[in-house]
Amino acid sequence: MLPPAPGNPARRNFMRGGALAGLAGASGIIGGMNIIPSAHAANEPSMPKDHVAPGQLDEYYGFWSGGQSGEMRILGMPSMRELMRIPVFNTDFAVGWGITNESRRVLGKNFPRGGDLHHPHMSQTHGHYDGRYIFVNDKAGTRVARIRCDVMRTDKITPIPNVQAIHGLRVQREPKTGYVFANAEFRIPSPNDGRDLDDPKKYQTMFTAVNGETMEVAWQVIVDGNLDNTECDYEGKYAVSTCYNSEGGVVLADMMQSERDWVVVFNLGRIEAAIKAGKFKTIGSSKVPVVDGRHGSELTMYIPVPKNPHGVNASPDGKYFTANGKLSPTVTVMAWSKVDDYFNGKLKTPREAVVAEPQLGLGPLHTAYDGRGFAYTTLFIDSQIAKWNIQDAIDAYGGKKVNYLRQKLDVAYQPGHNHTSLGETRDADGHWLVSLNKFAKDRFLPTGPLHPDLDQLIDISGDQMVLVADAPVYSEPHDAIILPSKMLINKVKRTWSRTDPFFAETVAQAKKHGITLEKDNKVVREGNQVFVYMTSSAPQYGLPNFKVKKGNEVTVTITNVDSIEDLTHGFCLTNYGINMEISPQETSSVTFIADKPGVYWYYCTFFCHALHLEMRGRMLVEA
Ligand code: RUQ
Ligand code: CUA
Ligand code: CA
Repeated sequence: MLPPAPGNPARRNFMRGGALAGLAGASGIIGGMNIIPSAHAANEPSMPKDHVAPGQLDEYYGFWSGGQSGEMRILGMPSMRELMRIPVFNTDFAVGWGITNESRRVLGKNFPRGGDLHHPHMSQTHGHYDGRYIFVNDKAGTRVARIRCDVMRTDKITPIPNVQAIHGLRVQREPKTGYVFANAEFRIPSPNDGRDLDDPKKYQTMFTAVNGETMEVAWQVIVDGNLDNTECDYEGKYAVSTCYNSEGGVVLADMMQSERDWVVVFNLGRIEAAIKAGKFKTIGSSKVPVVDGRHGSELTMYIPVPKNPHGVNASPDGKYFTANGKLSPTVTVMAWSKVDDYFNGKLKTPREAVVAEPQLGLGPLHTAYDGRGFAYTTLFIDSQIAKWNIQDAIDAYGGKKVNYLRQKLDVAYQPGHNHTSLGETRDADGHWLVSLNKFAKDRFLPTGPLHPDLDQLIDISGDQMVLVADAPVYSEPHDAIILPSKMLINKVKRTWSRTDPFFAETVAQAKKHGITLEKDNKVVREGNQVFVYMTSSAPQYGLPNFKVKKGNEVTVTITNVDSIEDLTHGFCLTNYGINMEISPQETSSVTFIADKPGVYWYYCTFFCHALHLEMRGRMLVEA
């Protein structure tokens, strides 16, 4: 053993483990983990609140949408360091997403070239994050995807039929997820097969429920107007969506005509009962049951709210939900109990569900909560966050003379979403707020005409919001979720399991060829098809070369038999546009046509060893 040295012991153990593994192939020592409560660490009083010392781990995980990059990102908080990118709807050459057979099975046939991912939400059980999955939307490709939290890998992508542009997405909280709810924003003809092309009166959209376990589409509800953002209650009874286009307009001016649009509440029990009773139709070739939830339906409730509302956010006490007015300076607060009353026939009009309508400032888009009775609303036009008290707003609406507004904090600039730590669960801890600002303007060194976005970290643990840090981000996070790392850290795997379903199909195929992936290095030929099986172990591939004929369909399957944490290999085939990651104990495969004769070197793309550059071999393609 090496003598003890100064510095961080965890880091040193890790280095030693990796180095030994790399050079001698020994099984390594895994470094310990240090999480120091960083923001208010008593031992570092002079440090800024976002300071996380080198080698220390962040106290919170942040899961960030990647917008039009099509990916999801993992951040550490409060440092706001980007830890990892998870490809979802995009292709990613670093890990081979969209290139490997395993990822293409998830992406499906003829997958679109990218996506627009806005809303990451973790599965919940009884209103608490449960660390199983994160669900995300794709507005560009009308899809919903699921990311496994144990390996942080996308494992299912479901195209949503009959609709266009999935925007708002939320998960059922009770008893658990359950349903994943998805809003289709744009109205289209039904079916959208060339009929009613320029007859917008016949356009419609639908609310979709996806089964979070099977990722199959469970049912859809036709609505009036359009659908923007969505949210659920804390009892598993309702979902609710904002509509900014009650007018059914197809140009901007039309969509802004009415002083009020609405939120539409979906009664899940009644929808399920209607489907059970066979009161549904199907559209075109889709088998998904579709029910009618337009005005007059028993399945829905339309609550008028001003004007072109955007975000809809449920308070963590389970009592209220708010619609953010966007073109109105107000946020409309509604009570779930009044929704019960409405469906039980006790309200005269849906508008009676409104319990407050505080006036906050210009361009309210989203509201977050701290679990102590306060709400934080982004004001896009004012470039501010307004902190207000929910009960005071309710009292003011009832006629009392109270000031519900507590503080307005300038942010830079034009905030869209904001999010509090655990703020969309029963566990809202009132520690951190992040403002996801759409414009950075002058806050950073110039980066050309395209500027980064700016996510600002705000401490909300005291009476007043305090801006702590600026974090530039690549295009374009819309939304984020924040949870203490201790809720997840032990659920995240450090290496793959050989029985992981992500590559099970590849393992099964190898078995048919009589191959044991962990030890066999073999080429199997079946007519025009060539199957190349090899292992990788630092710093060598199991096969120094393999031979194919021009025109062969070649499948290269590589199993990383290294089991040391972080000892990832890559496989890049030069001039063939192929690269893939093979992490410890993972099997990755890729299929391509060997259409160019000659010698093509394959090489390892993850720096795995002192002899990493020598980790390569040749594909010999006969003319
Ligand atoms: S939206 S900026 Cu795509 Cu969530 Cu509100
Ligand atoms: Cu294996 Cu670099
Ligand atoms: Ca409108």
